[in-house]
Amino acid sequence: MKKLSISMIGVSLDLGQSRRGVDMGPSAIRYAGVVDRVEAIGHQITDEGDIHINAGLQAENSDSKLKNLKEVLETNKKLAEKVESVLKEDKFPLILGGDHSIAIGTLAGLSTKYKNMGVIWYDAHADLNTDETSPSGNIHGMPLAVSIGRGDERLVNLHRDGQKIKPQNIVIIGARSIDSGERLLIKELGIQVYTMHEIDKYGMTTVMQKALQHLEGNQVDGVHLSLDLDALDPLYTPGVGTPVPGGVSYRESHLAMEILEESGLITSAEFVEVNPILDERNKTADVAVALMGSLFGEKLL
Ligand code: HAR
Ligand code: MN
Ligand code: MN
Ligand code: MN
Repeated sequence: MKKLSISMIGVSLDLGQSRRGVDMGPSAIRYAGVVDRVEAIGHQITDEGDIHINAGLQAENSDSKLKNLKEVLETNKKLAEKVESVLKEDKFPLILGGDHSIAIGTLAGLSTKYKNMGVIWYDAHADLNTDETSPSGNIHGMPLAVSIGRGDERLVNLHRDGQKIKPQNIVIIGARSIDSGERLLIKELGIQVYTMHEIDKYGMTTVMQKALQHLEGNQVDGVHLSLDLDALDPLYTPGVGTPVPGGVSYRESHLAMEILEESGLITSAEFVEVNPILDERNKTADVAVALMGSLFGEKLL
């Protein structure tokens, strides 16, 4: 693999959902040895520290349709700016979450450079809810909808107005918990989704090849990997806020990362939803770092 210059950005936010502790995800991933792991492969990595806002334990004006909107907006604005500046230095952005609402800022920042970007959304969930369809009001269930221009305009117009990615450039992998409003949006827009059914039936190799062929067919100018650790079965990643049984295995996930690495198409990545409070001895952060190893080209021989 070509040697990368990586800028690692932690985002210490847990207000996009209701279980506290995922703001400590970036620390847990650092303690799991991300810097050494990536340097051992031969890449250069700079730790940019964490994006953090002073929210305290209780956020202000929590609205039941969009919980902690103010704090989520503020954090994501800072993140979008940071991602934009990292891209200007020609560095590879690696974002550590934090809850998945941070993808709103990540994608907004990336959209300043990539005008036809592909997104691989590795997740148990589709994250395609809007304030109107969300069963929970948790913004971490909304980032993909927001990024294609659906939902509350304050979120949709973050950093730059309107749509940041095209629905046809999204591929969701590992889904097994999809809400009714999300299902309608997937059908309406023809978003590509490989659920656990397709992974079981065709195997991870075929699924990843089809996903990448689809994006290449759309002539994407970059591919972002957004990896929610709850895509994996809770057996391997228990430290997540919304575990769903019947997930992707540890081996299948490594294989998926290796196929992405071999493709040479990935231009940025984020690893989200690691919650140390819910974890068992930092197991979930360890898995995140191991998967980064494969994504960045670690080889056994
Ligand atoms: N779909 C549900 C909601 O909108 C659950 C969202 C899930 N959580 C995540 N995101 N971890 O992938 O509330
Ligand atoms: Mn805090
Ligand atoms: Mn998610
Ligand atoms: Mn999820």
